Amino acid sequence: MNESDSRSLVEEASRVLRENDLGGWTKPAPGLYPHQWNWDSCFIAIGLARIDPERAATELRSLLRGQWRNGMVPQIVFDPKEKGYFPGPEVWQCERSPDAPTSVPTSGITQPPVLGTAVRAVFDRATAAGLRWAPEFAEEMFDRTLAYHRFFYDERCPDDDGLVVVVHPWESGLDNSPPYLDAGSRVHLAYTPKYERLDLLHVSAKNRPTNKDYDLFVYLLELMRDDDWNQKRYLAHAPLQVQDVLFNGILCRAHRDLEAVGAAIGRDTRELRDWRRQTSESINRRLWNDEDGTYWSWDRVAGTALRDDTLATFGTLYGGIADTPRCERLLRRLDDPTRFAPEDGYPVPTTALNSPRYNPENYWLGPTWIATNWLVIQGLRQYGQPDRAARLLHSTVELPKRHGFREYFNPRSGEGYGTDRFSWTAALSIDLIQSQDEVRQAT
Ligand code: 2M8
Repeated sequence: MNESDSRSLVEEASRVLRENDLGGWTKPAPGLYPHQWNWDSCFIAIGLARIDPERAATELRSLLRGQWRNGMVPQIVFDPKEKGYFPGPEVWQCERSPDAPTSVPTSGITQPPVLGTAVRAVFDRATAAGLRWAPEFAEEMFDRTLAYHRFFYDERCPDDDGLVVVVHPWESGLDNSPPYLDAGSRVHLAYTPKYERLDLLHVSAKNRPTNKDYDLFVYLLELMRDDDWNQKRYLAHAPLQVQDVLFNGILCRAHRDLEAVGAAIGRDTRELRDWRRQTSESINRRLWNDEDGTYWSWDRVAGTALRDDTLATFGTLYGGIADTPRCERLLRRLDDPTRFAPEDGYPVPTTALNSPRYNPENYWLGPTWIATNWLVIQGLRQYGQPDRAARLLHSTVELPKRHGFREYFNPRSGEGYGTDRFSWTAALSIDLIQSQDEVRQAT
């Protein structure tokens, strides 16, 4: 992409973010997603940090309006005026928990913890720009984010080994990804929940989860709600518990980024380092399969590996978890045209091309997403693979350039699906383009 293409893509991406800006926070997209989502806002802040650090800081502060007393940062912070999304606050009923905030309605689960990484991005950009508020922002965010990380170790490590469990497919962020369909297929639904989907008013059913998937999503929500969102009580019988390699990898990376922020403001970061080591060690010990040459998430209820080939394994590059021999095996997988490298296409498909569940048009069953590519690109850079990272970056930003700021894309043709004017596609395109300029200037 030449300089003028890059410039116009950044301009158009900035326009998307302005359109979805609701004052202090950004909705993921018009129509389909009218509230504030956790990891969306983190990715949005990472992009905004490049063009408007002050607004990026506001994005994270507004997300933390929803933080629970037990430290959890929820998946959704609702806009009480907005009625067009299912399930809304009246379904979650989080007021049942004494830990839920009273000033704003939220959902009762969390999402992949990108927050620590977003805090670092905003702090670093604000510092580089000489903005006076940077240390104050870091002080405030350090404590809140540390409390979020502590939530995982206090409430979500049932084996006490640093492996965090995800209890709802929506928490994983990759809602209908094959490991969740597999683990979900073993959940016995004692009844069929009654509800009305609203997502299909905006997006064709062939691009979205099935009604059966939604039955599981809503059933699990109601089951956890019956325990008044009490984590310990629910975990004692939760029928879906996944020790997810991507989620845990993201947490390790966030620990490291928060350690860097803490160190810059003279805070004690030993606890973060210990968590990071423990989680990373457990991922290597429990989730690596040497025969298959990959990491698999673990179904803690069934006591079995979830051997569905998805991009989740590359979370160990992003999280700095794999050692050199394992990294090499993962790179072979990434380069394999039968798995993650579609010929003349747009890697990285979220589900491997040769998986029996692969579907290039459906949500997390195959399409390429900008956010997951962003994670892989960071991982490649970290593991000394600048050329691979640059190639992937190039094909990634071609997607919005050719097909618009769509939610996800066909890994072979590039066709866009889901909603349009999708905020994280815009925000991370900005980050990718500008980061490549930095790499170029440095060499
Ligand atoms: C998608 O998930 C929401 C539920 O959280 C939905 O389908 O209604 C996922 O892609 C998730 O990762 C994302 O955060 C959210 C908003 O963009 O949409």
